[in-house]
Amino acid sequence: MAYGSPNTEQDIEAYFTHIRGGRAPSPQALEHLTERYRAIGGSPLARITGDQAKALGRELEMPVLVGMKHSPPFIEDVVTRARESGVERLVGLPLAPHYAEMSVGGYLKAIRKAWDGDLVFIRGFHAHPAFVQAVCGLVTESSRGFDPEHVIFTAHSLPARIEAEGDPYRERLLESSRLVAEAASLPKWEFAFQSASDTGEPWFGPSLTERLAATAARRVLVCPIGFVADHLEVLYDIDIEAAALATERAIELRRTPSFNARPAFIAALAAIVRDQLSTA
Ligand code: FEC
Repeated sequence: MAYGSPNTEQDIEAYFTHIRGGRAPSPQALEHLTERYRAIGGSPLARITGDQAKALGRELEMPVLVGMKHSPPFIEDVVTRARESGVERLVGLPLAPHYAEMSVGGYLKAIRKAWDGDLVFIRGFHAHPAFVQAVCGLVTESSRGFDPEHVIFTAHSLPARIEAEGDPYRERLLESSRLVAEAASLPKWEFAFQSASDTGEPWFGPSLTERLAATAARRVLVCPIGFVADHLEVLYDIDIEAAALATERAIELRRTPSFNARPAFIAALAAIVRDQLSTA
């Protein structure tokens, strides 16, 4: 399961309305979002999630279906079709490494709307050794010939009130960043949030742009550890928005490549699923 993305420009309004829980966005907000999608030439997320699913199916020798949280094929519909075709046991795998009730919890809720059968649900995999090793591989690969003075791990921000509500999302992010930093023997690293929405309440910070504005380093590697594919939040928020700020500040900015369907990541996902099945 992945977040979902609009397939065409005409789909953006319905997609945005779904993300906002059924409330239509203002024309200005819609225009702003449409411009961001235009700037990246449309989101590749649906295609990449399909590639990840095919590769994982081959690795696990098991049928793998794709369901999206905010765009067709919706998780509820895919699960309904699976049930109708006689599937008796499901593994739910959100392609989001760090559990938060607001993100990974939402995938579980979507499944539960259409499925009351046997379910093995993967509540994140941020500290799984196979995931940590795979991220370490990306950091090592991107550091070659670049020698960053500083690595900044990033993930999607969320409203800060979730911490007071007892959701240790931030701790999970810091834990997986620390595990990767240790595995890659990084001398200096930081964590930053990205992609906060303007919802009228405080979101987690500091943001990536705040971190970049404050750093004295001239060579910075950004590792979006909270994401596993190329999409708007990576291709726009890092590659366009943060990159523009870095250029302004004379910082050389590099980003670790997204996993997409890279074999090391697919092998890690397969290990995560097998481990979960062996204890279920
Ligand atoms: O490429 C694509 O088309 C998909 C890009 C995309 C990903 C993504 C991942 C996450 N989001 C998470 C939380 C929130 C919360 C709100 C929110 C709003 C948006 C908007 C767009 C959008 N998100 Fe997203 N998110 C992506 C895209 N997200 C577009 C609406 C415009 C904007 O605010 O920029 C606020 C909802 C509200 O207004 O009520 C909260 C989280 C993730 C990563 C984990 C996951 O998969 O759930 C958390 C990719």
